[in-house]
Amino acid sequence: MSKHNGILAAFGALALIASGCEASTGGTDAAAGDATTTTDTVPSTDAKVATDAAAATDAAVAKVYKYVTIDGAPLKTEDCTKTSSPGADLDVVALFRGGKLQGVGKVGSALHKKGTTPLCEKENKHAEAKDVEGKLDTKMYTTATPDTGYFGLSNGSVQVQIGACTKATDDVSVCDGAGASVDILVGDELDVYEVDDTYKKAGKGPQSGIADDKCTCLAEEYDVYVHVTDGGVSKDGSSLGTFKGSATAFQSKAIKVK
Ligand SMILES: [Ca+2]
Repeated sequence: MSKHNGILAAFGALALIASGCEASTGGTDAAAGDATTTTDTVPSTDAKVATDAAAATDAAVAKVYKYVTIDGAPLKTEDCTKTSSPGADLDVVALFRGGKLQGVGKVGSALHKKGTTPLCEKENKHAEAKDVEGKLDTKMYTTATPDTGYFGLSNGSVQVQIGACTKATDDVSVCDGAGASVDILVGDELDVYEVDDTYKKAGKGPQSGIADDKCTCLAEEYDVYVHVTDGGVSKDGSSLGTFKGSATAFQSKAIKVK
C-alpha cells in the first residue's frame, strides 16, 4: 500500500515537471505571440500608404489646360456639296466646375484654322470664328434675314481660351467671357453649344426658342480637345472625344475633361 502510494507520488512529481515544461513552453508561445503581434505592427508597412500618397503626387501632376480646340476634321457629316452644310455650327463653348459656370469662349481668343483640304468653304455663310466667343447669342430667322451668332466649322478647327463672366452667373446666355482667362481642370465639364435641333422652339436648355420649329437644324459631329499650349492639340493635349447634340439628349453636350 505504502509502496503503491510512493509510485503515485513519483507519478505526481513527473506530472508537475511535465506541467512545468508545458508552462514554460506556454510562456514561450506567449512571447512568440507577442512577437507576432509586434510583427503585426507591420502596419508600419501600411505607412507605405505614404507611397500611395504618391497618388496625390500623380494628381498634382495632372495637367492644367489653357485651351479648347473643336475640330471638324475629318468631316463626319455627309458631303457638303450635297447638303450645303458647312459642318458643325458652333455658338458657345462653356466651362462648368461643380455645376457652376466658370466662363465661356474668351473674347478675342478664337483662332480658326482651315482644314488641310477645305470643304464647304463657299457654302459657309458663317465664317467668323469670333462667333464662338462670348455668350449664347445665335439668332435664326425663317425670313430672308441671315442667321447670326454662330460659326460654321466646316472641316477646319477653332481654338479658344475660356474667359470668366464679368458678372457671376450660371447662365450661358448671360456670361460675356470678357473676364480673365480661366484654367481648365481635370474633372471640369465643357458644354459645346452646336446649333442643332435643341435650338427649336420645342428644344431644351437656354437655346430653346431661338429657331422656328421648321428649322432642320441638323446636329453635326465635332471632336473636342483640351491642351496646355497654343496649338498644342497633338503635343500636350487630351482628346475628349467626338460629340453630337440632339433634340432629346441635351446632356450629350456635357463633356468631361480628363
Ligand atoms: Ca455665339
